[in-house]
Amino acid sequence: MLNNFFKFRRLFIILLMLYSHDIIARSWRVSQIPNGSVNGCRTCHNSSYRSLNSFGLEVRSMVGRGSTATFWTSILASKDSDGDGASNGQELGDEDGDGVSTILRSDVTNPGDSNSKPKKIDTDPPLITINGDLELTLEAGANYTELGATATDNEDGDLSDSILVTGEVNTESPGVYKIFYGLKDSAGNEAVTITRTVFVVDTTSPVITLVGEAIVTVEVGSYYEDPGVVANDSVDGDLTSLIKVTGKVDVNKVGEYLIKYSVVDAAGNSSAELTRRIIVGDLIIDPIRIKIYNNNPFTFEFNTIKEKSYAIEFSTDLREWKQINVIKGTGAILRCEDERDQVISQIFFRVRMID
Ligand SMILES: [Ca+2]
Ligand SMILES: [Ca+2]
Ligand SMILES: [Ca+2]
Ligand SMILES: [Ca+2]
Repeated sequence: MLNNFFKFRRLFIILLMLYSHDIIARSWRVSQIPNGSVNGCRTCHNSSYRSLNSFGLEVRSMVGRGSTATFWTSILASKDSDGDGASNGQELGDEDGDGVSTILRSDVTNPGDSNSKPKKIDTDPPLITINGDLELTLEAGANYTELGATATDNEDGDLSDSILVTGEVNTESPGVYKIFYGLKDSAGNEAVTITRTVFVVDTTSPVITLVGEAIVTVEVGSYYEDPGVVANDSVDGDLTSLIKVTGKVDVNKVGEYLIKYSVVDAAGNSSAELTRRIIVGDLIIDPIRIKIYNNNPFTFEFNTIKEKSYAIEFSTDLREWKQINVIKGTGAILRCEDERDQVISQIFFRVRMID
């Protein structure tokens, strides 16, 4: 009986020694692993602690069960035991396997658990691609349509909706405008800012309009005041005060005078040149009053001097006279015909010599 007791005691002591040896070996292994205390036994064991995980198996294949031999080297550090794409060294914060951790404990992951892996460090900025042209030219007053841009990121994917668009275009005012497109990814990497340049230009010429008639007849020796013109530009607005006027009228000398008007807008666009003819002449026949009751052309005759010019004019009120045409004298009686197709109850005609 006593013999049996001693046998069991010896066996118990042997088992205890083996167990203690295992515990010592395990704690040595954990302490050898950089940041081993973060995951503790789970560094090598599955959650049940009965079986080894892929990293634990790797360690056992190198040093055998219960060994206290050194196993944490650059060789084990460079392996990816759990196949999650991160090396054991990266997971434990000692990429080169020299036993010195280079990361925070909070960033340590489990080298034997493929579901535990380092967050990928994203250092790549997103890429912005502009829609439409980088430079465009718009006529002042036209609409500017913002076409936007698209953006993609290696980690965040499509970030088009997060693009920050700044700057504005005032299409009413010629100038150079810039629109900026900027963006950061979730890791804070800033994309290269893209700039769109919009040139708003005025290439539209101002328009000038005569006030009064384009052909004016003036009695020699009387007074003439030009009624002028008005000028307008799509961008600059009223340019009447800037109109350039050339030519003058000598009311004391029979003849035909031209007054020319033009204007240039702020962008340097010239208007078309407008001309008014002022005919200073001698009345050679007094106004003749005619009654017209139908469309039949009316004719009258007058004596002419060779090479002289005669303006034929009409009026319905004896105040405003309008020129029908100018004819050259022949030295003989000329017949004049009014072929205008209209019915007026009464009309006055007159002829003046204009040079
Ligand atoms: Ca791994
Ligand atoms: Ca892992
Ligand atoms: Ca990125
Ligand atoms: Ca203009």
